[in-house]
Amino acid sequence: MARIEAIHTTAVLAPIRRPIRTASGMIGSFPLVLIDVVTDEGITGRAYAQVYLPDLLPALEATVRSLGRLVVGRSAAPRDVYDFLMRRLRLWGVKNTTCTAMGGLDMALWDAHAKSRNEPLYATLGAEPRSFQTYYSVGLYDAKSVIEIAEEAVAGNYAGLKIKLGFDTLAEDMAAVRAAKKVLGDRSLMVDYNQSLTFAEAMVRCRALDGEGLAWIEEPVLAPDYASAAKLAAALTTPLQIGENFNGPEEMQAALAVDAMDYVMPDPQFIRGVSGWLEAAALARHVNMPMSSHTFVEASAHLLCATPTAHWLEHMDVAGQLLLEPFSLVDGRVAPPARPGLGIDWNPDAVAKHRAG
Ligand code: SMN
Ligand code: MG
Repeated sequence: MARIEAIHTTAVLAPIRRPIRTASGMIGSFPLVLIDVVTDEGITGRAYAQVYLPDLLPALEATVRSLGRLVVGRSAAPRDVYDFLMRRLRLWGVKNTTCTAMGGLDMALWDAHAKSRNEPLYATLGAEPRSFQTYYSVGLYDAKSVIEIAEEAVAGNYAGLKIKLGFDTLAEDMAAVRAAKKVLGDRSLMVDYNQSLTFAEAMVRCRALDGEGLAWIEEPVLAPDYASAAKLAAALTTPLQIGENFNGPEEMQAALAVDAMDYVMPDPQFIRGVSGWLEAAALARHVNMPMSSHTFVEASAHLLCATPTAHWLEHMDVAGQLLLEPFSLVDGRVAPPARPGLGIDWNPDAVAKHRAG
């Protein structure tokens, strides 16, 4: 098995087509750490880690480098590195920045591992390639401006659209939903509160939205408040969706234990990379829970192939403008490319242009 020779990082502010306004803050560009893991077989595994706040980008980059120092010279077998780090970090814990750094590193190691076998990641995971129903994921738009966004989703042939909610009033939320639905017709509409409501307000707003035929309501209350999520899930007909903030599969297990959700959508980095995702996919299988992805379009396209309860792929193009070959939709669906590994390569000019600091 190959050994890890070096880990290189590049901090960038990835440009996005439209800023993403959420009820819990605004994202103008995505702060990313591009990770290159070089093995002694001369293979480079690539992936990225993301943090929503530019101010935290140096901390994320430093953490990826610190983890790199812990594993350089060791076997590059991704599961062995994962197990080593889980043990080595037990006293400190593997949450937040440490968790995301570990998730990014894990994805880069799996990319290298699949490349060393000269096969796409889905094949290394033992899965056939598949394509997934894909939704267009955007920010918070009022009833007037959401019309153009919904038209964009229709023009792009997406099967669904996810909008953010969390205006000052329920009336504004409702108006945005109704305006989007009018344009979308039969296509699915998902809504995302990004943790912005109190439990009492969430009960009022979600009940009001319950008759709107939404595909799901996402993160109405604080992410770690599984007890409130469980009460909402029990009270609503519309499926309750959470999962992007699970730090590792063990948090998904804790949420499942209290019936906190109907649907689950782990984030490939926060769930701790490919290794963590596979554990989450097993948990979802055991309760037959539909499992969608969160951002990380490229990794998600491979991972959903190895997810027995695969549901929707989220299309929020975070890194596309930095890639030589961004993943795009074919007939409204996303499928992983047949190139080795994840199938991503940095566009050097774009990376140089958007380097942070
Ligand atoms: C989200 C993703 C990325 C940045 C902010 C918010 C989000 C989602 O909650 O579900 O896409
Ligand atoms: Mg969300």
